[in-house]
Amino acid sequence: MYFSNIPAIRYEGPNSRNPLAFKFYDADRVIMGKPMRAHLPFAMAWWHNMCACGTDMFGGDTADKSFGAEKGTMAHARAKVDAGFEFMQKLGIPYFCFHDVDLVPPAKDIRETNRRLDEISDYMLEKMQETGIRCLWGTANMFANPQYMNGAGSSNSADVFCFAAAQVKKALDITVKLGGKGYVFWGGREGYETLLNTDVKFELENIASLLRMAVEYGRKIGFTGDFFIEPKPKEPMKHQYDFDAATAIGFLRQYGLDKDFKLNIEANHATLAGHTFQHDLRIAAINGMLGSIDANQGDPQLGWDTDEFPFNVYETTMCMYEVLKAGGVAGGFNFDAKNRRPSYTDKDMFYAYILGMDAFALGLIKAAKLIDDGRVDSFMAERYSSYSRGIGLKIRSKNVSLEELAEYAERTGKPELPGSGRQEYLESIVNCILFSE
Ligand code: XUL
Ligand code: CO
Repeated sequence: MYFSNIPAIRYEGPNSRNPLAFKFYDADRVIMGKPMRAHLPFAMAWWHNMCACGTDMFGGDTADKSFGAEKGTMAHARAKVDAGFEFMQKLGIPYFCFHDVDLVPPAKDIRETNRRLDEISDYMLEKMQETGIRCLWGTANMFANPQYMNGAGSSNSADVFCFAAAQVKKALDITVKLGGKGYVFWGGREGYETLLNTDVKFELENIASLLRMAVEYGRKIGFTGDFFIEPKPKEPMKHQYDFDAATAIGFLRQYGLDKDFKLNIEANHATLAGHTFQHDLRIAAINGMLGSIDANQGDPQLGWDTDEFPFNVYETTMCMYEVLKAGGVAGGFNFDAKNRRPSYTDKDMFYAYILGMDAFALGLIKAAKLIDDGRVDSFMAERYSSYSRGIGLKIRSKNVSLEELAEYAERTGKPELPGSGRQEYLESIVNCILFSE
């Protein structure tokens, strides 16, 4: 036991003052016909929770995640598995997500790294069978190693491209072995710093080739899940190719990858792109591409990828509104989030997940209320009602020409004003729903 001072976390309701209890996440509570656990398939991110120790650009670790073993060894890798499964069990988290390098210390020789991955995944499988915890998605870290300084698929070096391919192949093997539902490509350093040395078209074609080969290989070894692109506009590169949902969808369609890929939308990435989280969810959803969610939040004052645990209930509510309207996400909600550097104790790891799970549970409850209330939806329907009759209906049924519309305009003389957008009225409805029982 690594967290012997922490009990299993239970639902105690909003009035509980027990910091080690859920206030809103009540796994069995039924919302819109489904229990919360089915609406919110949560996942633990191996990299933040089991690996990250609070290091930033100005200082080293504050948290101790050795779990009683020497770092950089396979004993440490196994200790992380033990601690990770204990952590997920205590919180009732049904899934985990991983990068290859989160699981084992990379060796100098790729063959030895791969052997280590085989060994650790055998051990993880045992734990998964014991606990019923499953793999949401896997990915390859193709950004930390210096060889990837110019990206992986987008690297100017064909050798580096091959090493990226080898990593993807192995990460896919492990994902399939662990029964992962998805496989993610976050384009770590797939982007550029300056056009003085970068052939954008060439690089995009190469990334597409890498993704296509990954799909071909994945399908060959029996991977039936979704591949995901996780858009992000900047950081680490100045320009990242997968800027936002719209850009990633355009790329996938251009290269014929849209049948196998969906998007994994991360809150903090959407806000870095100058959008709201809700915006990118909506763009993905209306294109049939909303696959999975990296649940976190950023900090508008800071402007980089702070990966904070979700706290902002406006954001989680509007997220869950999009998810409910889209009929759910086939993937899940991966907490791509880390404790703040000064929150360095074991308890803080639990508090963070309790915060995040509660923030999404509350968001779900409130989003369902917003839909059930109906005022926002009926306002929206009314706002477009000029298209449900007369000339509007003709436009919608694509049964009219430009000349006919021009004649209509001339006949009418002057259009009616579009009617008030009523933003403040709608916002006050959201507040009433958020802050009433
Ligand atoms: C980086 C990020 C990654 C991906 C997986 O910003 O979000 O952790 O989620 O590579
Ligand atoms: Co992420």
